[in-house]
Amino acid sequence: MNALQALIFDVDGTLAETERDGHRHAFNAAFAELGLNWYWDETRYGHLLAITGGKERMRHYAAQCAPEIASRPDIDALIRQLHAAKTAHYVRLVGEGRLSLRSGVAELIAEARAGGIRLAIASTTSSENITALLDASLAPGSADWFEVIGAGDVVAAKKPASDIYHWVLERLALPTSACLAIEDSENGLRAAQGAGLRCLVTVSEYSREQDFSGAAMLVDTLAGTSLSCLAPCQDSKG
Ligand code: XBP
Ligand code: MG
Repeated sequence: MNALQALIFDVDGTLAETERDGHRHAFNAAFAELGLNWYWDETRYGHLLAITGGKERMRHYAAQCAPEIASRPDIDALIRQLHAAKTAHYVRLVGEGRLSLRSGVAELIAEARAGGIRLAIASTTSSENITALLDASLAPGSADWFEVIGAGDVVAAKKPASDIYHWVLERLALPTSACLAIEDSENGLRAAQGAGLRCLVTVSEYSREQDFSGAAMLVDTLAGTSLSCLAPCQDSKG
């Protein structure tokens, strides 16, 4: 079995708990900015996270809860406008330093870099959001530490589809057996599994009740997780 050569990180919920106190606030700020009386509280947002992708999530919400908006002829333009506003709010909020990395993340990334393990990202969010988060919470310019960043709309089908992981693997030019995906959600785990990848799940605030069957490892946080316990032959339930 190949030795570990690359870690492929998910972002939201994995690198940082960005959903409840980051993306959710940005969505609500965008709704207010564009004059919609929508408000996603913590519970509703948790349910809406079943739909990955901010644009897809808003379109789903409109169809379910605001059919008068969903049926507008300019709905596509409105979703794009809402998402652009939301992203601007999210980047601003992240830039204010309100989100920090989850425990163990910076240490694992540092150990991988010191050990010559290649780094990549496979995320449903946008590259703009990823760069903002890494600049503010890891180090300025640290997006450059990740050889491949697969983000958002570079693929048509979002997680749990495996497209984003195939996109990243193609650019890493590595066999799946040499890589490990690190995820926080069932959607993310299924996306990684569908691409034939082993996946470590670090459970997040919103994913506690989800089904992680088939995960190579299951941990509450990455604190204390070192490269030595991520080697292919040491699959275990954490
Ligand atoms: C999580 C997502 C994203 C974010 C919102 O991505 O599903 O859609 O919730 O970000 P991942 P956008 O866990 O794969 O990092 O509004 O930019 O989609
Ligand atoms: Mg995630």
